[in-house]
Amino acid sequence: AATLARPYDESPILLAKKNGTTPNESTTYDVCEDYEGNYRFAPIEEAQVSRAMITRYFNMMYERAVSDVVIVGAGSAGLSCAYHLATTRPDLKVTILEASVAPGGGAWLGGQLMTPMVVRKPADRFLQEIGVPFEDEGPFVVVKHAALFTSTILSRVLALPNVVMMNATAVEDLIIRTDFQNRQRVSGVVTNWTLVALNHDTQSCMDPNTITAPIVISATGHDGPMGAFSAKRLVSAGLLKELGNMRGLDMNRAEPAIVNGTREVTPGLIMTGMELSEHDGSNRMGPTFGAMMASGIKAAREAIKALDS
Ligand code: AHZ
Repeated sequence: AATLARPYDESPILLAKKNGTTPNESTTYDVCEDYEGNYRFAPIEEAQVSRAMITRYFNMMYERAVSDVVIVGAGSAGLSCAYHLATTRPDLKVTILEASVAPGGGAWLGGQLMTPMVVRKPADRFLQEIGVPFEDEGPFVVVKHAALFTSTILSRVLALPNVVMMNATAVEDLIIRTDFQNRQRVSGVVTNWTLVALNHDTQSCMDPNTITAPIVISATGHDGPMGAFSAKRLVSAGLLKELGNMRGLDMNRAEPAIVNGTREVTPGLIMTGMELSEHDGSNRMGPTFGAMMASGIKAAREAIKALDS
């Protein structure tokens, strides 16, 4: 039997869910999966679609206004970090903020416009853990398309119940408080829709929002329009004397330097991925991605240590 669409919060399924009862009206809709010209959808009102998104999104923002860990940037380092952190500690509320509409950072391609992704051993273990196939070339492995890694890690991360991601949302400042020992401590982030953050010079002030968290993990990549965000802010806030500035490409020096240098660079702020090369002045590694995965894992471990201390 056809059921007329009704206001979203009066739908029999939602009302029954809310009251803990079984829907007493028929919840079978007059649908038809006929691709020869008679395909019919269940009925809907536009407001149902809006409310389905609004209630979930704004409830999520409400709940995550206080998070356990905020990860800034969903490139290969930020996503690897999120996966390790959220699977190791399912009790933690892990909130990822990504300035772009499309998460993934530079990891949709291998190098230049080429699609294969090179990962040096032993970081291939992470690919095995998340289920990304590769070809073994001895000291390194090759994933046939970088997007296979990025789409897999994204789907793994987003399926975790303790992870949320807000994309098209930029971190435009850090919350920096003075603790009881008179030390400056990063205690959260200041956020805005990216389109607003990019247009502050053309609009009158549109104030931001905040998310507080005892640990912020910055994974915003090397310098660019938004990259190296926290490293640069630490300098202007007087918490870092000057940027180290990323040095020239040297794969053999760069990858271990990034992984082993991943740490809490200032109280409350852990830095991972290529942003660290700007903070520390370490080398660029170019199109080899193992260090991003291993640095993300190290950042997650550092976060757990800091939260447990
Ligand atoms: O959109 C950015 C990207 O997805 C996001 N981001 C930057 N600033 C942000 C902000 N708020 C929210 N203020 C922000 N999000 O951070 C992500 C960074 O991803 P990435 O791929 O640029 O960095 P990564 O460190 O994860 O990976 C680097 C990969 C590179 S670059 C490189 C080289 O140039 O030599 N080699 C490798 C392996």
